[in-house]
Parts: sequence; structure tokens; C-alpha cells
Amino acid sequence: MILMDDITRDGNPVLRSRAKELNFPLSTKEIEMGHKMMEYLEVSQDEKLAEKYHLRAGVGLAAPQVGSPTRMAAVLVPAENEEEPAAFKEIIVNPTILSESVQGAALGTGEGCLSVDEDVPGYVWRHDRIKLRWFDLEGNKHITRLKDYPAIVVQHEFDHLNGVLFYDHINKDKRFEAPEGGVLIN
Ligand code: NB4
Ligand code: NI
Repeated sequence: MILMDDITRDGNPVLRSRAKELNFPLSTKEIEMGHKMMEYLEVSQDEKLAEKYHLRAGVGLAAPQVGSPTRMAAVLVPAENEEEPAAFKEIIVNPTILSESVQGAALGTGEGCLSVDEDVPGYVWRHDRIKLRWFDLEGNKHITRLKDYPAIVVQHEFDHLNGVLFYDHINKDKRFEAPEGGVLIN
């Protein structure tokens, strides 16, 4: 099981490098890593288990955050209503953003990152809607349109694959300034 000590922290060069595309078929190790990353998200979202294992809650986790310089991420965005299935729950490999809305969006509370121990306040402006191509662990290709919260999470993970951290996007002079037409999510 992935624990907080297994998560790479800001300052580790793996978080600032461009992760490598994966080749299919994936190795057993690569498939296991994907499943373990998703397991982390599931356990971290269970209040009791998160406390037991001292995990910070997460809705996404990218391979460089577990020390692997590869283009894979797990995303688990829960539904707004608990009874319903997750809004987006996938292990994505070699993702490409095919198109993005001009409309910007940011989480009203700002962002945090499991690899960044400090809180960095400020809006992180992203695209409100994206069209994403990605591959599952079996190598099947998918094209998915995402908006709002799931789109923001995927863009945060996509950034990790390119060595970008959320605070890179924060306007350090005006941390909570909204661009024209930008919408706040939450
Ligand atoms: C990734 C997110 C940061 C902003 C928004 C949010 C949490 C992360 C980082 C966009 C993507 C992890 C990956 C949360 C969280 C809401 C849903 C369900 C029940 C608690 C959970 C809390 F934990 N970010 N943490 N940060 N990262 N929402 N939620 N809740 O997930 O660094 O690269 O369990
Ligand atoms: Ni992160």
C-alpha cells in the first residue's frame, strides 16, 4: 500500500521533469502501480482508514508522485451525492488534452498537492472544459469530455506529467484575482 512516506515531495527532480510515455502492453509492475495509485485514493477518501494510515486525502495521484517518471495517473472524483457512482474514476495512461475551453475555472478554495507540504494560497486558473484522450491499463483508447471539478483534477495530474506544480500558476501579486469570465467551482 502507498503511504505518505512513499510520495515524492517538492524538491525531488522527478516532479520537475517530463514523464515518459508508456508502451503497451504495460508490464505487470506498471499495471500494479496503477492499481496501487487508485487504492491510495480510495483509502485516503475513507475518513477512518485515512486516519489509521495517516494519509492526506486525494482525488488524484500521478506516477511521478510515487517516484515513477511515467505518464500515468489515477483520478477518483467522488459524486456530489454519495449514493451515486464516482463522477470520474479512471487510471489514465499517456493522456493528451485534445482541446480546451477558452472559459477558465478555478477551485474556490485553491489547490493543494500531496507533494507540497505547505499550503499555497491563490486561485489556480485552468480550463473549465477539456477533451481528453487517454489509454486504460489494457491499452484501450478513450476520448472523454470533462468539465468543472473533474476537468480541474485531470489538469492538475496532467501538469505533474510535465513537471508543473499547481503553485506555478498562482499570480503571486494578486493571489485571488479572477480573469474576465473565469468561474469558481465549489
Ligand atoms: C489533487 C487535486 C488538487 C486540486 C480538490 C480536492 C484534495 C488532491 C491533489 C485539484 C486536484 C492530489 C495529485 C482533496 C479533496 C474532496 C473530496 C472526498 C472524501 C476527502 C476528499 C477531499 F482531498 N483536493 N486533495 N488534494 N495531488 N478535494 N477532497 N473528498 O487530491 O497532489 O497530484 O474524502
Ligand atoms: Ni499534485
